[in-house]
Amino acid sequence: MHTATLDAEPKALTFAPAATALLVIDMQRDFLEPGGFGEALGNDVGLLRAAIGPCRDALAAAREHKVLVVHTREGHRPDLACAPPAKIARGDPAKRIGDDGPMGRILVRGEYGHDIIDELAPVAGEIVIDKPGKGAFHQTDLAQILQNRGIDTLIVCGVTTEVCVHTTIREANDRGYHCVALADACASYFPEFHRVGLEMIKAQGGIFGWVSDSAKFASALSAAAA
Ligand code: TIU
Repeated sequence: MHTATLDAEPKALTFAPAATALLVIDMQRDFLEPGGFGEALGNDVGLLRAAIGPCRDALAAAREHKVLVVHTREGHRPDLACAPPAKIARGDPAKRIGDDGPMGRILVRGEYGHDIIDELAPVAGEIVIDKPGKGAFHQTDLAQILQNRGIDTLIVCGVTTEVCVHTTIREANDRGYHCVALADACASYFPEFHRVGLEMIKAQGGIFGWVSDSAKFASALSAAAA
């Protein structure tokens, strides 16, 4: 299996593209556009849009070099049977999970707002994981899919850095994966949480994993293919 070397912190990571997946976390209209879940929680959704271009670049590199692509979406069944009452109860009482909004029912599967933004739409054959929680492993078939594909390294981008990206990386790290966050391809409603969230991942010699960026990921794949 051929390998690539990723310029990353706290140190370079050697990875096999054939054993690697790009996880694009929750790049959904509900988080990135007005009228969805993110805004219902009181956030300025415009802050997340900086991650769109870098996610697109990471996706293009993964597609070109046949790296497995997995998209996730946070959301719930239309009857909300999988939505914990403690989760529904939070946020603006007038705009809760399941309520009607300008993009359809908030954070409900099948609604326009729940789907991935047009710029990053999955292409045929890419895996889409619907998850009820913040972590991509909780109550999903992601672990089985990664095991079946022989994946040992996860390149993670998407939103938000300190919530769904972080929870997923923590879950994956405990399951034995090498995890890399692409700094420019993640974003938060709180710039400080983004910065500190990335610091946490790479502190203590890489306590949860590595931090790199979309350009370094693309050049690692290109250099390995050359
Ligand atoms: N609120 C917030 O920062 N994030 C979420 O609720 N979900 C994800 O991060 N996807």
